[in-house]
Order: sequence, then structure tokens, then C-alpha cells
Amino acid sequence: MTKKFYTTLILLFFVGLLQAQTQATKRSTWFTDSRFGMFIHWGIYSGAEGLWKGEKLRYENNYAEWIFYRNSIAKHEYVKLLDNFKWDNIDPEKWVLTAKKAGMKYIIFTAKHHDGFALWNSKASNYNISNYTKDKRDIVKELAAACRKHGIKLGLYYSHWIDWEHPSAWSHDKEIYTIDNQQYDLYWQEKVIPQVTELLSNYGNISLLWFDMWIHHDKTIVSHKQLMQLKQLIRKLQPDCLINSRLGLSLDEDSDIDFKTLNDNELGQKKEDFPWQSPATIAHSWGYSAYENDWKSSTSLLHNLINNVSLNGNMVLNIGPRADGSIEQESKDRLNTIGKWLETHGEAIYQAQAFDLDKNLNDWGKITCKKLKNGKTRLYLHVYNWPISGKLYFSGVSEQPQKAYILSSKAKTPIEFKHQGILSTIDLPAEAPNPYVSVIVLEYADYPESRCNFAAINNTGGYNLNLRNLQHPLSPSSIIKAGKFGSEPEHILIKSTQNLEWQIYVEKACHLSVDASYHYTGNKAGGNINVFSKENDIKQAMVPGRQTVGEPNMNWHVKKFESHCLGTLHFPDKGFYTIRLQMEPEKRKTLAFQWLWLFPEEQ
Ligand code: FHN
Repeated sequence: MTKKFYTTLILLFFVGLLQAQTQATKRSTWFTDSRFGMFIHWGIYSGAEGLWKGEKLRYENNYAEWIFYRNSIAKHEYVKLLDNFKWDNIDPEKWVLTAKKAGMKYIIFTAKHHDGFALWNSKASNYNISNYTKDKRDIVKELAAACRKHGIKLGLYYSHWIDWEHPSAWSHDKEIYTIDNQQYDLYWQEKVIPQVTELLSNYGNISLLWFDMWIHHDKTIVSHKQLMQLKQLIRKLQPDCLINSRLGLSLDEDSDIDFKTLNDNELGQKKEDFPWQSPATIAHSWGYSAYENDWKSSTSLLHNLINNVSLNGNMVLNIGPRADGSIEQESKDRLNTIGKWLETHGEAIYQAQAFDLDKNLNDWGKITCKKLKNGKTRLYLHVYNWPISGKLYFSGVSEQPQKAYILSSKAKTPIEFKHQGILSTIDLPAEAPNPYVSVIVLEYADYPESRCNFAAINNTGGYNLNLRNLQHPLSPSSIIKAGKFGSEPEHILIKSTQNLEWQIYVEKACHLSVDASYHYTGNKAGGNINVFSKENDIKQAMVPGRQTVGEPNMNWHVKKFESHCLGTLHFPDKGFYTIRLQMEPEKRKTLAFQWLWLFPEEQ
């Protein structure tokens, strides 16, 4: 009886877990399909523009929307910033149209940021915009109507953890002037619960709620019980509304959380099988700052979006409109560029997914993938660095593509390619079809299998065999990371005989010359550096290394890593080959090894 009871209990647990996961997947499909959204940080702080009584935002590494807290502004003075607002010009529909033109599929708006000010007509707190505007404005309502009108999903940012207005809410000052959870609960029950109820009851469908507690709840004041109360309220009022992990619960501990939010401006590093998103700024601050200088280029913003999609992720890109609702030109320019790019390349982003290859295997860019209803698969090769040789090497798939074409070409005219083993070599026009990122489509009869664990031919036609593409990976602790400013590159230190192995694929019989980048501590040539492949081997004494200047005029000298020509290897036929490097430094001498470079010898 006990055994049966426990088995049933465990079974029920797993069935429940599975159901929760399936539900979460269903709910979040629109989100993963969308890939790209707009964040809007706009509130009283937008009227300060990063300046208070002639003093700039106090903590220079912080954000303009933190000015209330950072510059210790009194509440009655802070609200006076609303006098700077040009209410007749403020029209949330314009933001929606900007998002649409930029190819964004959803908006997340700061309904209440950390300053505690509600941008809707909140009955739960009179610290709200309707109370402070002549026409009793309700920006959430206006935005919700505009989103509905233009087919954009609406998400709302709600700062649940921090609230600088409510006396018993959390602000970082409370690290000094502590409060306990009972006091905090006054805020929670008086403001958070009623306000979230209003947001989910009075504005139609809210597609997601974006909370902003960037640390786990057990490291701060909010209790698990309070978070569950909030989560259950959302599920009750709008079961389809997505919840992000900055609620304070990770996806691992609660499968009912819909997507993971990475740190601010943090990009994806690896392929994930759950929904996730990078919140990103175009410059530094989220709220409007008149002192922005760190504008990211359109190309790098596009790269960031593509990078995330190629790892199954999303990106939400922020604008911080001014107190007259306008968006500064720098942001508009970039959004327009991205929007234009998405008009012709959206197929490679929306509903696209990660492909199975290692993200750094092919060095010319990133890959996204789409399975078509007819069973075919398209791979989208996002070429960041259009090869000057006119040939694009795509490694890793053994199946021959059925066709190749440039995504932006209306006629989808096939382009020439040849396929051998795991290498497709595509003939490209001399000029990149798009000045930012050009996309080549490879279409396959089915979902092509991929091959991992080898070093691919790079954009210039050689093979860089380094510490990251070894056949048997090294323990990360044995790799010495690049030094300050990267003046000493990533390397390993070898004091006694050591072997390293790589696999490469060559498409035909060839000779490859071999260079090695290293630094040897001997003061005369000694020890041995050997390279073996199937048919032949190379042996050479190590050349003593010199020093170089790490940073001019700083009396700072570092190891110089020089490239040494070792010889030539012959590859008698097409196929995979193992390259084995054997390093034998002399006693009490050290070899700092960086890479091998194999390059076709001139015929
Ligand atoms: O403190 C906030 C910040 O003002 C901004 O809202 C960002 C957006 O991700 N979230 C917090 C910092 O991570």
C-alpha cells in the first residue's frame, strides 16, 4: 500500500509538472515566434532628462530613470517635473507606430517603475498620472487602445520589489534603515496586489507582465509566499498573461514562469530550449537622458538580435521618449534601419529557431533555422562578414542543399554552390546585397543532421585550430584567459610533453602549410613542437620568445606570441583528418601555446 501510494504520488507530481510545462509552452508561443519587441521607459523621470537642479545624475554608472533615488529628490518636488511635459504632443499611438515600423511585435511599457508612480488611473494609489494631469490622462489605457488598433501585443512593466514612494516598500536605503517582511507586506497588500488587479482587469488583454527583481527572492525582503500570491492572482485574472523570471522565481524552481529575462544588455551565450529574452538599450539609460553618448550602431543591434534568435532567444529593445513624447533621432534612425532590414529579412527572424551547430563554428556570422510545413528545412546564413574571396564556406551539414538563394532577392534566383562531405561552398556576388547583414538561404529536403566537434574552414579559407575547437576539450581552468586589454591572448602553459588534437575536413587532396603561435621561455632554440596527420609529420625546435609592450608608456611588458612557420602537411584525399600537436618543452622551460593555422599552399 505504501509503495503504491508513493508511486502514485510521484506519478501525479510528474504529470502535474508536464501539464504546467505544456501550458507554459502554449502560452508563450506568440512570444517565441515574435522574437523582437519594444521596451518603453517613460515616466516622471523623463522630465528630468538626467539633470536635477543643475546637477547631473549622481551615480554616473546608473540610469536616468533612477534620478529620484540617486539625487535624493523629495516627492513633492519630483512631481513638479510633470510641469515640463507637453501633454498635447504626447500620443502613445505614435510609439506603437514606431514599434510596428521597426518590425517589433510587442511593447512592454513601464506602467509603474521604481519611482512608484502609476501611469494609469489607479484607485489603489493617488500617486498616479490621472491625478496629476488636467485631462486625467491614463497612458496605459491610451497605449492599450493603440496596440489593439495596430495589432501589437501589450506587456506591462510593474516594479513590484522596489517602490521609492510607498513608505514600507523596498528601496535600497532599506539596507540601512531596515524593515521586516510584515511591514513590507503592508505595501504588498495595499499597493502591489490591488494595482496588478487593476492592470489585469481594466485594460483588456495584457500579453505579459514584466517584473524587475534582478536578484532571487531569498536574498531580499520579498517572501516566496508573496510572490506566489501575485502569481496566482495573475493566473486567475488573465491565465494567458506571460510572467518573466524577474518576478523573483527562476524557471528551474517554477515551471509556471514563462520566460527567463537575462541581465540588462546581456546577450545569449548558448542555445536554450526554454523561452528567454535580453532586455537591451540603444545607448546606456532606459529613461531619457540628455547626456547619452554610447549609441550602439544599427549593425551591432542587428547582430545582437540575430545572435539571440540563433540561440532560441528574444530581444526587447528600449526607447526612452522625452517629456513631449518624442523619440530622439539617434533611436529613430536605428529603429528605422532595423525595420527596413526586417521587411526583407523577417523570414529569418520571426518564428525562426536555433540550428544545432556550435554558435562559433562558422566564423562569418550566425545561423537561424525554420522547419517548413512541407517537411523541408531552411537554414538562414546571416553573413556579417561578406567574404572578399566571393566564396562562403559553410561547414557542419552532410546533406546537400536543394537550393541556395539570397533572401532579399525578390525572384529568389538560385545561386551556385558545390557540396562535398560536410562543406557547402557558395559562390557569392562581389558586393554584399545588404549593407548591414546579408542572408543566404539554404533549403534542404528535410531536417539536415549536423556534425559537431571539429574545426571548420574559416572565412579566409584556412583553419584556426585553437583551444576552443579541440576534439577533446580542455578543462576551462587550464586555459589562461586573455590578459588585460587582450594584449596577451588566451593560451595554455605547457611544462612537460602534451598532446592536443583537432579534426578538420578537407574537400579535396591538398597541401596545407602549418604555422603555430606560441611563446617559449628558453633563451635558445630547444624542445620540440611536432605536428602529425595521417600521412606525414613535422618536427621543429621551439624558438625562444621575446617580450612586447602591453600598453605603451606604462612600463608594462608581456609575453610576445609570434607565429612560426612549422612546415607543410599533405592530405592525399578529401575527408576528415586528425591533426595532432605534440609539444615537448625542455626541462624547466615553459611553452605558452595559442593556436595552429593551416592554410592552403599556393599551387
Ligand atoms: O533598475 C532597473 C532599470 O531602471 C531598468 O528598468 C532595467 C530594465 O531591465 N531594470 C532594472 C535594472 O536591471
